[in-house]
Amino acid sequence: IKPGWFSEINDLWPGVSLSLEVVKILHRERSQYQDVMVLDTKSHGRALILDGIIQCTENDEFSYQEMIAFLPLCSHPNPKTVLIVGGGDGGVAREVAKHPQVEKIVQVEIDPKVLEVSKKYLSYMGVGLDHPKVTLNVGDGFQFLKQHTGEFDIIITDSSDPVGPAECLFQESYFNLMKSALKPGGIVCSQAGTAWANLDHVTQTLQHCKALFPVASYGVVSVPTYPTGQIGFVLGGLSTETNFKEPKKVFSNSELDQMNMKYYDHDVHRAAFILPRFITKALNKA
Ligand code: AAT
Repeated sequence: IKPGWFSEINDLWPGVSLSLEVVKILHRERSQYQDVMVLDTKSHGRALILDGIIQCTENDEFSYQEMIAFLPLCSHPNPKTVLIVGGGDGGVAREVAKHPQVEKIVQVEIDPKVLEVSKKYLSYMGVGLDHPKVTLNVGDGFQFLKQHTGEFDIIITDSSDPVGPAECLFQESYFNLMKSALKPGGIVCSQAGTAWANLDHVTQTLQHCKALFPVASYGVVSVPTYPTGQIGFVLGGLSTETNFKEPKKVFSNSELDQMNMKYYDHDVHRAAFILPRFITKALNKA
C-alpha cells in the first residue's frame, strides 16, 4: 500500500479497493463499536471511515443522501413522520428535513462517537443532527424498533455494511420489525449494497423485503467513492397503491434549486429503478 494513501480493503469486495490520498488524519479512535476515523483527503474533501470502510466523502455524499431520502419520501402521498436508523453523520437527516411535508424526524444511531465527530469535523452533514425537526436517540436500531409500533410513514435505514454492528439490519426479522413500526401505507428504504460486488446479498435483502411487503423494488445511485462506484436501496411499501418507479410528489426545478438538490429529480427517481439485464434477472429470482 502506498504511503500517504488510504485504501478501502475488505472481504466484502475481495481483490479490489478504492484509494484516497490523505492530507491529514483529523481524528482516529476506537469507539465501543468500531474504529472511527476522519480524514482530510487531497481530492474528495473530508471523509468519514468506520472499521476501514468509507461512509462518505465531502465531494460526493450528496448523491447517496439525497437518493436514500427522496426515493421513499416522494413515493409516499403524505410523509409526515420519518424514522432514520443509523446515519450518524447527519447527512440523511439534513436531506429529509428539506421535504416540506415532513413534520417530525426521529433518528436512532448506535455510536455516539460518530455523532460527536460528525458535528465537530463534518459540519456540512452534522448540521442535519441539530435540525429542529430532528429528535436524536443513541441506541441499536433493531432494539429501538421493538419499542415502536404504527408510528412512522417512512423508515430509512442508512446503515453501514453487514459486518459489525449493522449485521442485524439486513435480516428478515429486521424488515418485520420495520413493518410493525409503520403507519398504514408506510414505506421502508434500506441501504442494500452494490450489485457489482454483492449481487447475492442484494438479492437476499430484496427477498426479505418481498416476503413481508406487497410492493418491493431495488433502486440504484452512483457514488464514486463507494465500492464499485454504485450502491442501491431496497424499498418496500405496505400499500399496493405504492409504485416506486413513478414519483407521487414532483418538485419543480426552482423548488429543487431552493432545496439545494444536486442529484435527485423526478426523472432521476424513475431512472433509479431501470436496471441492467444481469441485475434484473438476478432480482427476479428474489
Ligand atoms: N450516511 C452514509 C453513511 C453511512 S453511516 C452508517 C451508520 O450506521 C454509522 O454511523 C453506524 O454507526 C450506524 N449503525 C451501524 N449499526 C447500527 C445499528 N445496529 N443501529 C443504529 N445505527 C447503526 C452508511 C455507509 C454505507 C457504506 C457503503 N459501503
